[in-house]
Amino acid sequence: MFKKILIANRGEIALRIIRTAKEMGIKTVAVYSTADKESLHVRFADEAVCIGPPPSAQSYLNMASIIAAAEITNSDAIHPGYGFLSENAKFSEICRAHGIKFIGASPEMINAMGDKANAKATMLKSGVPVVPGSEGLIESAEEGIRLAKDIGYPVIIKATAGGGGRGMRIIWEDAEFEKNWDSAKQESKAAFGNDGIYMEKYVEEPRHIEIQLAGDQYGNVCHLSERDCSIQRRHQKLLEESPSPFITPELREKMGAAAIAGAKSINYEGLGTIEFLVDKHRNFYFMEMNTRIQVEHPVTEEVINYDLVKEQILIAAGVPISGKNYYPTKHAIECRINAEDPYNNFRPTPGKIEYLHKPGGHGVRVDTHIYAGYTIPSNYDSMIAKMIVCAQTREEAIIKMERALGEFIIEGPGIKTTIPLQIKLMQNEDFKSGNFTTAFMNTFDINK
Ligand code: MV4
Repeated sequence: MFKKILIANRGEIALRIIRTAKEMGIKTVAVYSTADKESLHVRFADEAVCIGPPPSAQSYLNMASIIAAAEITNSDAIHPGYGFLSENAKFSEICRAHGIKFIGASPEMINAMGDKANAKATMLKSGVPVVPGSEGLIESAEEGIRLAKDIGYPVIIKATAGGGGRGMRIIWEDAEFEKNWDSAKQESKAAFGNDGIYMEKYVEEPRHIEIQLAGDQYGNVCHLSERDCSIQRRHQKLLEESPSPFITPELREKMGAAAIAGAKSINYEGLGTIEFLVDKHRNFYFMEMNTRIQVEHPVTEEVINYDLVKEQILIAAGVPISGKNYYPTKHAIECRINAEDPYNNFRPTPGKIEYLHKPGGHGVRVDTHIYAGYTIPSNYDSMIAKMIVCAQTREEAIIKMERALGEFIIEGPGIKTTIPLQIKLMQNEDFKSGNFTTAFMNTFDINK
């Protein structure tokens, strides 16, 4: 087993990893930017190394500083968390070259899934359903228009280097093709340095349901059931839950088996997630694979009663997984709490927290790095907490979440949070009935 792990991240996920490492008897090393000097991950790790100034590019994305920190502390592994370097093939490669175990995907896996057109082709070959569309990249607007005749409008064009919505355009007719093609190409080039574009039939008002997977180096792959992530705004998830209110046991079996087949075909090792679009007829289609631990992993942890960070560390250390699938025995919901004003276009509200009360009670979990006196820096993502509730049924979980949100008090000059929005969501009849798609937040009005 590893003796010492360096955590190349900040915030709640850095704390989350430190907690499990401690329970496993593994020493921890925090890295931090000067903006995070007073952070809890710095305080709770066994050692801490400053890796640079506040901008991520000079600290949490600074590979040379992080590797140097790992070497001077004699760390034998690096856990990248989510975001930052977690899906950076070059960093995974550099860790390997330095004899440091990267607790995440190999460079080969990251590259195979990072190019979306290529990932889609790989999944198609292993029998995973994919949305009808171009075979690989399309070279011109003319080729796209020709193909759209076969597929039928609406179509969606996507950046092969993309994900999370950037470089994506929905097209409804021939006349709109050319201008969308040009702007998608430009946006992709600017955002990813890669302007490869592919095309798909546009699935209208889908649900976003993802399957959590675990694979080991002996070829075992199992699924840990699904999370429903349809409640999102501008590709930022607000709430996730498991089980999905839309899924049936039969659909879970089919999606789980497809996800396992896809992961096995690439000898996937570690934790990973396959995201699916699910249409109103319960047809499901491969969208992307994430080769990291995700923000919403606690939802799965609560319903299957297993520590996924521990699972990741064990797999990285070469311990075989059980090989059996895990099914939800309860219902869990996670609300993301962001330091943003939901009444003012989700404008970020950094600043000093002067008063804090965290909710509690049976089935309530709060994963956060904030404390009274903590200053939320303006340099990073505005998520400051995740609250996860777990109950026997979805109805009870919603009641519990509304109750717990009402107890969550975060106050300081200028600070606003998404808590009022989350409370309104818990009271919304369509949310309560489970009748929602990825389009839900387009029409949700916090003032109603
Ligand atoms: C789609 C789609 C409909 N049809 N592809 C959004 C992010 C990127 N990962 C892929 N996305 C979508 N791809 C086809 N063929 C609709 C979306 C989409 C979406 C997907 C999941 C969650 C929220 C979404 C919001 C808008 C669009």
